[in-house]
Amino acid sequence: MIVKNPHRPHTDALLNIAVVGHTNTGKTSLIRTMLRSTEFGVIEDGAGTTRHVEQATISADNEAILNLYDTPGLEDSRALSAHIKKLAAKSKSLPPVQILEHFVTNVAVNDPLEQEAKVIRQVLRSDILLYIIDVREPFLEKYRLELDILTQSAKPIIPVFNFIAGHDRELAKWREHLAAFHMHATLEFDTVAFTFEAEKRLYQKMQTLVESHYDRLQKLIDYRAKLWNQLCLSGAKRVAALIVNVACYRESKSTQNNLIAHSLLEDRLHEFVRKAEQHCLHDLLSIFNFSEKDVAIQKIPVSNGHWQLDIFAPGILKAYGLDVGSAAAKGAAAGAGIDLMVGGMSLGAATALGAIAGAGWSTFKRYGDEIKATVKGTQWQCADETTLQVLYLRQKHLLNKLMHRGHAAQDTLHVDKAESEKLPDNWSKLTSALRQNPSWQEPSAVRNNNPQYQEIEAKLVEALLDEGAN
Ligand SMILES: Nc1nc2c(ncn2[C@@H]2O[C@H](COP(=O)(O)OP(=O)(O)OP(=O)(O)O)[C@@H](O)[C@H]2O)c(=O)[nH]1
Ligand SMILES: [Mg+2]
Repeated sequence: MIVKNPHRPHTDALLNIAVVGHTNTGKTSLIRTMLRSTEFGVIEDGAGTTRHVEQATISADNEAILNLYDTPGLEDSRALSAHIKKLAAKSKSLPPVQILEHFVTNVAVNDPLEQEAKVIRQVLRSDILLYIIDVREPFLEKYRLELDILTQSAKPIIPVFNFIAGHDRELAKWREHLAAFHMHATLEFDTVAFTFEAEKRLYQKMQTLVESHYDRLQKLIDYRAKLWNQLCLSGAKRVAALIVNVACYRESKSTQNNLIAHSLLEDRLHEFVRKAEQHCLHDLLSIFNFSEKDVAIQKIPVSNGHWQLDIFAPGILKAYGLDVGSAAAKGAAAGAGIDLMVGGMSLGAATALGAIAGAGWSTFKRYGDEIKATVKGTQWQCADETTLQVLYLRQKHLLNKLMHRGHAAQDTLHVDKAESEKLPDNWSKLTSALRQNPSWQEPSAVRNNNPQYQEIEAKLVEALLDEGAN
């Protein structure tokens, strides 16, 4: 049974937060990013996109925590301000909030200020206002008037600076102007280049403003942090699975020097790698809640849900800062005849039967297929070192982008230039261990419980999540 605390009546009602600001400043975008959903509202580069107040609820573990209200942009703050001043002059005895109340209750349908009235009505019903600012704009008269009207509501205001990337000087100017309104606790929140830290600070600011909702907001912060870590971990695990899947893959190849057979084999290997990478891309997008539709609309990394640059395209190695040598000219990588180790000796050398005969039963059990294949004149073909490197670097870069991409982003995500991404320490050791264990290609209980496999997976995941390495 839930016992209600008689001293804290407010905690039963949800915290209501109005997202307000001039038109086209990114109000709907901010809400999408906070909801991690591209489904909410309509975003457009143009004034007057949102026409009505729209509500969304943010929950933690199925417990509703707060309501967000998207509002239409304030368009004509000059007319609004003049109208409110007129009302104030008429009823001098009324406190400023009541003048706003008077305005919203008396505004006529189809009044030119009807849109503004919708915003002010929601402002008066809310506990906190998030005032979204496009810092690229100079602090014009219309913004000063807007702020005058909003402060008249006597609600706590958190100014949120949007479009901050590359606009430090403008940001500093805005800070100065807001200080004149006694607003010091501002927040930088680029809805497109999202960071979880910025979001956390937003909730922490709310905590300081409405003490009665402190615990609930803390629950939300903790819940969001847990989800965020899980999300990043799932993404990294998915990429590690791709690397394992491709590194362990092999095709048997006849040693007869048949050029047609060889090129077919190469095609098959290419196709396998492309499909595996594509599958991973699809999974990553859905892990981070970017749908295939968003890929089309937002032109995320790829066109039509495919990577723009084929993994085997010429030039890709350079894009990833790899030491390419002659491989660059003919395009990345492909299959390589693998040089398997048998009892510490490369299989090539070990075809000297003495070495194989000298190997014990346990070695034979593990490497039996390779040994038999060698004796029968069959070789294995698998994805070569460079392919694996590009594959890893490209996914690491994509993962990084997805971890920092707000759900408001509409531009193209370029992920084919990533010279700064680094391979993990001991990379060749990791991949060569994977190559030697083809049975790890697909998940199985035996594989997942194998300590050597677990160690490799953990190292890959750790390196993928290490942003300091960029
Ligand atoms: N580069 C960049 N673009 C942004 C950012 N936030 C929003 N946008 C873009 O700005 C435009 C307007 O965004 P909206 O979210 O529709 O703005 P709004 O304030 O809801 O607009 P109205 O509903 O018309 O008042 C869209 O093209 C967004 O993609 C940002 O932080 N950075
Ligand atoms: Mg909008």
